[in-house]
Amino acid sequence: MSAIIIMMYLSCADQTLDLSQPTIMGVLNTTPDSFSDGGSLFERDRLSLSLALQKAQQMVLEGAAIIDVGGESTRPGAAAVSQEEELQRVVPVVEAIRREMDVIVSVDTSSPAVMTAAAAAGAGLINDVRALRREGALAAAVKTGLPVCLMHMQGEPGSMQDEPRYDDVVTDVAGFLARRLADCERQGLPRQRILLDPGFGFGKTVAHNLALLKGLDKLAAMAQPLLVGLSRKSLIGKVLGRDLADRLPGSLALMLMAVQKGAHIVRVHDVAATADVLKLYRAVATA
Ligand code: 9MG
Repeated sequence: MSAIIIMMYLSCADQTLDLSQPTIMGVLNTTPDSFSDGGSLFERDRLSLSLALQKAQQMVLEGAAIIDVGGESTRPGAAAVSQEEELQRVVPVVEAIRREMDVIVSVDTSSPAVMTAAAAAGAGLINDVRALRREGALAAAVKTGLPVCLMHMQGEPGSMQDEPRYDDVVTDVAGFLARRLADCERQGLPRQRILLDPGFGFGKTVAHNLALLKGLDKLAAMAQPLLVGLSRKSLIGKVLGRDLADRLPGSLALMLMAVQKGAHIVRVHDVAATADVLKLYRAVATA
């Protein structure tokens, strides 16, 4: 675990997130087309609230402290989603999870209206892959009073994998996150409410992703809570030659390396297996 933990506790509206131990964020996609589990919560072409609740409950029982609810697929080539559609997918799910279980709900969105509505429905964290760069997003996030995860992405989801380029991926990503951190702070989002994420797979080649993971300790040294998502990503498929269904060992290996280099929150699809690995990690760390 990182030696540079500044905030052991993160205030998430009426809940508190303990960051003194590596923490699991479970993925709950309410989309029909996300890259690994799109459509799994749909019945007869409609999003099923009861399937969403069952999946959230299962992840909480397995050890997730945060459930990340998303209504927009950001995989390359995914169809754009209207604000209305995103609101309809996300808000009832956030509300129902908060009503039924004791867990922090994060909302995976770049839309100011979705941030506002999800916060009103009980979300405790905003996860924005566009780092609040959409018009009105920063102002909306500030108003919610919630913490925000700012993620690095080069380009936009539709074209980000076309030809990503960096001088030095670790320095460039760290520079982007430092500038975003300063801009957001200047515009009213306190540093104590900001988490950072290098955005594995978002506008990065395999070589970029591997170099970024190798240099992740440099991002941990920025002394903000660090969130990473490596679960099932195509980098694993490309290095190991594995289809989506066979990426669990690779996901666990990369997740553990990220934690050893200072990640505080891991965003994962396979919560039970991740929890087992982290339990062993803690057992060794405290031996
Ligand atoms: C929504 N989403 C998909 N991948 C992600 C990642 O790596 N980090 C964050 N914060 N969100 C992600």
